[in-house]
Amino acid sequence: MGFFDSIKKSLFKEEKDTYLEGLGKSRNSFANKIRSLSLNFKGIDEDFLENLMEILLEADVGIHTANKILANFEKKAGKLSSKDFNSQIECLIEVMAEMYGENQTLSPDYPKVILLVGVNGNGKTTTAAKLAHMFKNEGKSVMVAAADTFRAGAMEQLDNWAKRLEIECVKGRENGDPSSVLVDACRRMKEINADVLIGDTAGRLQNKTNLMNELNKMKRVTAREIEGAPHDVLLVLDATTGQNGIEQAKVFMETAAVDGIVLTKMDGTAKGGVVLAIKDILGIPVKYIGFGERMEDLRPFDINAYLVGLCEGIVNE
Ligand SMILES: Nc1nc2c(ncn2[C@@H]2O[C@H](COP(=O)(O)OP(=O)(O)O)[C@@H](O)[C@H]2O)c(=O)[nH]1
Ligand SMILES: [Mg+2]
Repeated sequence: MGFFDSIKKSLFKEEKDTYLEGLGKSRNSFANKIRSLSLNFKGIDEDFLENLMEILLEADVGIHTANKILANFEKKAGKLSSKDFNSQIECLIEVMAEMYGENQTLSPDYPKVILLVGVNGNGKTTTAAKLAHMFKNEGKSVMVAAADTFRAGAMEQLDNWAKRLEIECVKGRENGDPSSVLVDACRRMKEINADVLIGDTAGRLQNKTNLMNELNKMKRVTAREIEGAPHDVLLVLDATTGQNGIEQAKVFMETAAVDGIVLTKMDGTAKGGVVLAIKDILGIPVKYIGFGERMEDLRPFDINAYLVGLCEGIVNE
């Protein structure tokens, strides 16, 4: 059994189907282009590597990561020195899997405070609802804090999700101090013994110093209320922005310790290769991936499911 088959067999059907559907746009582009290289395949030569490079860049893997993938592939494929297209592609997929490494999600420890940070429009509020839904399904008691006090609609949006999820939402005053919302929420969390608190914050990038001060204060005040908090700072990135997302991430990494990435809107883009760039360049794991606007459309990130979603159809069965 080849590498691709073995990772496919390791997945649950539902997981595989969700990733196949969510990565449809990326796969239509990436897998079809690579498949078309099989027509004139004469082995790993300059032409083939050049074409591969172009396809990786079009999937928004980024030049740095694409170079690394190709270098590793050449090394591994050279040992194989096979002119069989399928086995070479299996080798390429294996290289991508090795470069990403292990999956990482959240620790199984509770109580847990999670802060969502990121630029407006990236999907923080929706992700707060999706995470709350996921924890609720796992039998955890969950609450959310609407700490994005800068947009009137933002708190209401989270409150509406909370009503649908039948969970508590701690809100503040419009233009109030986001940190004081978090303090209230942490105190409420202790009062009702909740397992998980998810804080939805505002992500203004205009002024780095302000952003840094604000994020630091939020972290400080939650740490004062609950030991070890915030347990996870998750940076929410919009996959449709591709390589720009990497630049955004660098700013947030300078201002706040980021423990993981939530990559949203994967369903709406062909730039699915950005996952590989995030891990390679930022060194931060993608912990969750968003496949749509509904509360069910979030999955813990799984590198094997991702590679199946991206590459299904390239290797002939
Ligand atoms: N297609 C798609 N849309 C999403 C996803 N996540 C969020 N959105 C949409 O992106 C828009 C902005 O999301 P929102 O949560 O308000 O972003 P925020 O400003 O960071 O809080 C909304 O219209 C969401 O429905 C996703 O995974 N897929
Ligand atoms: Mg929001």
